[in-house]
Amino acid sequence: MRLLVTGGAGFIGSNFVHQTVRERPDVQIIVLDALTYAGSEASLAPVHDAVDFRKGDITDVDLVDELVAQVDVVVHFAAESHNDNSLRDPWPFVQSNIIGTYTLLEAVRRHGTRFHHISTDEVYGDLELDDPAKFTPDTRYNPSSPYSSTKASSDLLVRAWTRSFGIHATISNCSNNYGPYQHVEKFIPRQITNLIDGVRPKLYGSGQNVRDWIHVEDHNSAVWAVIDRGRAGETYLIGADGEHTNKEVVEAILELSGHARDDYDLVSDRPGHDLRYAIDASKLRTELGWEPRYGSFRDGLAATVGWYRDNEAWWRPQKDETEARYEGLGR
Ligand code: NAD
Ligand code: TDX
Repeated sequence: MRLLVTGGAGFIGSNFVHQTVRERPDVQIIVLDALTYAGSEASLAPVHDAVDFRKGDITDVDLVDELVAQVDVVVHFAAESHNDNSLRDPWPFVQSNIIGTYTLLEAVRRHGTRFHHISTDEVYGDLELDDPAKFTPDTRYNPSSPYSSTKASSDLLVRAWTRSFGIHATISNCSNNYGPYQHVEKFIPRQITNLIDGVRPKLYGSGQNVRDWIHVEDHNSAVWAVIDRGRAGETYLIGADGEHTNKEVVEAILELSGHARDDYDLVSDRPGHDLRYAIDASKLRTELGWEPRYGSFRDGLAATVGWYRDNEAWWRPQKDETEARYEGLGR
């Protein structure tokens, strides 16, 4: 199988490439990545010789056409991915997430190429903290932020191209990922690296917001289940029953880092901050027979804390600029 992985130098995409090289030596991989502030070739260093890396933008019609023509399957991870950035400047989100996805869809339409679109549970908006409900593939789209609205737009483009043009596409909407190679702007790596730098973790608002955590390796094994066995035109929700309040996550990171559990600061809240996400992944489990490999969030978190301690050379170049951005936001 020949695979085009967009966004393969980012967090989830690079982990997907590592996992694929390790577990599927028969797959040939081209990575297309623009190396924005969020992408790093260093994330692909361990698999450098096994991958054809192409620096370029998914909005570049000619380049996208040339690469799509060479593969059997496109797995589309590339996106602007951080909510806080989308509140400061939504334009790159419109460009990469909407126009970029459109550009890829037109290329797969021309070449008859199988397309898997990576999306987020945030397209469904949020749930009340005390609501027992979870998101299902039938939940109404109701995105809150510029980021999630551009991801929702891209999902709708994929659905329309499937119905109107008959492209062979699938979509997966996943909950919050954690693990190695995640940019230090995101919640978990920000707090781990703050503690390494002697800075107290920062919780937005009351810290009561809930996220449904899944290890990045589990997300990617589910993506492979969809590529292998997913039905064309279907949407699969990916999650591993990992609901925790942000306060619980910070307390666990503090403990794993040898600090008192209350050694954190509450800072100003994110505007429009979604309260709670929760995924019902029963379609993925029953129809595709997928199961997560990481049983315990606590063990996965401990491994992630260890990874950031051992890989300071990877994250250090991002840290000052990221914290300067947060300082501008007062968070
Ligand atoms: P990331 O920000 O770490 O990586 C994104 C990658 O895409 C970077 O390497 C960047 O250089 C590249 N990119 C951005 N714009 C591009 C463009 N115009 N052309 C080419 N490359 C471009 O993001 P991530 O956390 O790895 O997320 C990957 C995908 O998974 C996104 O589509 C995101 O919406 C989705 N997702 C993320 C999570 C999560 O918890 N991080 C959860 C569910 C879904
Ligand atoms: O310093 C912080 N303190 C804090 O309390 C940061 C950076 C975040 N938070 C809170 C905000 C959220 O409730 O932690 C939670 C997680 O924040 P993020 O890591 O920014 O993730 P989130 O906004 O939930 O979105 C993530 O999951 C869905 C990814 O960034 C998206 O790409 C994905 O689609």
